[in-house]
This record gives sequence, structure tokens and C-alpha cells, in this order.
Amino acid sequence: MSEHLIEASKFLSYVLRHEPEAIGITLDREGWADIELLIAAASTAGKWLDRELIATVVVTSDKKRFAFSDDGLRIRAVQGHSTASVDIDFVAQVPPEFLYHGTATRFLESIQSSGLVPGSRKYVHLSENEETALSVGSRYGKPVALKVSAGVMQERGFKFYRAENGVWLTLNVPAGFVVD
Ligand code: HQG
Repeated sequence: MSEHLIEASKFLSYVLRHEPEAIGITLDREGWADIELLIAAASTAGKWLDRELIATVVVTSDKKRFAFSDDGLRIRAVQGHSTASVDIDFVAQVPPEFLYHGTATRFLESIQSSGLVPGSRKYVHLSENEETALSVGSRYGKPVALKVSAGVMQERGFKFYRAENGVWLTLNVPAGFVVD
């Protein structure tokens, strides 16, 4: 991905997950933003975007972070939100027996005492494979992939959701369900 596309992708993550108000747009509860309004608001904020650039980011995003509405008029981030205005109505699903959470070794002590908590986001993010978790964890330091007994958690009543891009979400993981 070129620098230009990475910068546009980061900008879209910022406004569609975290700070829509920074450029004066609003997202609905499902996270959707009107693309024309987004382009106009971005331009007022000094950020140039057009439909073609947005479409290229959506299609080339390695993690499939964004999706267009069926009519092509709106865009949203499919997971990763911290803004309180968005609360996607995910349908709970049965997870695989184990899921992985990527973190940095410096957080392990705290995780052992408090379990996995969502931090500034709404959910704890989990992946089906260890490699993805390691790459997520490497953003914060020496990476480690924690194995989570998702199947047992679900049997005990914890809810799991799967975003369109395959990332699994749950509200929290008590320390006892982290198996290594
Ligand atoms: C850690 C990326 C101390 C947690 C990824 C993580 C993901 C604790 C950090 C998405 C803790 C939160 C989300 C505890 C959890 N004590 N630290 N009790 N519980 N943590 O960025 O999962 O590339 O909010 O391990 O692919 O790293 O941006 O969450 O290190 O899907 O599209 O607190 O972001 O996607 O960090 O990443 P984050 P995350 P993108």
C-alpha cells in the first residue's frame, strides 16, 4: 500500500472509529457516514479525499477495515470503534473453541490481574489465528498472542460477535479464560 493510501486509511480510521466530530460529521448508531458529507467535511478540515481514493482504500485495506452500504452512498468502519455514538447491532455468534488476542508483554501482569478489557474501544478484539494476534500485539511492544477459551466462555453466557472482516469481539475476558 502506498504512503498516500496508508495516510488516507489512517484518516478514515480516525474519523469513522474515533473522532467524527473532529471534522464535524456524525455517524449513525451502525457507524455509517454519508460519503459526500465526509468528503466535504474532510476538505474543510484540509484533508483531500475523493470517491476513487476512498474506494481504493476500502478495496485494498489488508484487514478489510471499511465497508460501503449496499447503495454505495455510505461508508463505515466494520469494527474498532471508540466513539460512544456508534453501537453496531451485531448478532451474537458461536465462536471457535479458541480465539487469540494480541498484546505486548508489558501488559501481561495487568491482564493477569484484570483480564482483557477493551480500553478505549467498545470491545476486546480477538482473532482466529495466532499470527494475526502477534501482528496486532507488535503495535505496542514485544508481541505475545494470548489464547482465549472462547467456546467455554460462550457456554457460560458471554456473548461473541464477528465483524464483517472476521475480527471477533467480546466485552471482556476474565483472566481465568486466558489459557496461556
Ligand atoms: C491491552 C487493530 C493492560 C490490549 C487490530 C491492547 C484490532 C490491557 C490494548 C484492533 C488489558 C488496547 C484493536 C489490561 C487489554 N491491562 N492492558 N487488563 N486488557 N489490554 O488498540 O486489541 O489495525 O484498543 O491487549 O487489528 O490492540 O487499527 O486494542 O494491547 O482489530 O485496523 O490494551 O485494532 O486494527 O489496545 O486492537 P487497542 P487492540 P487496526
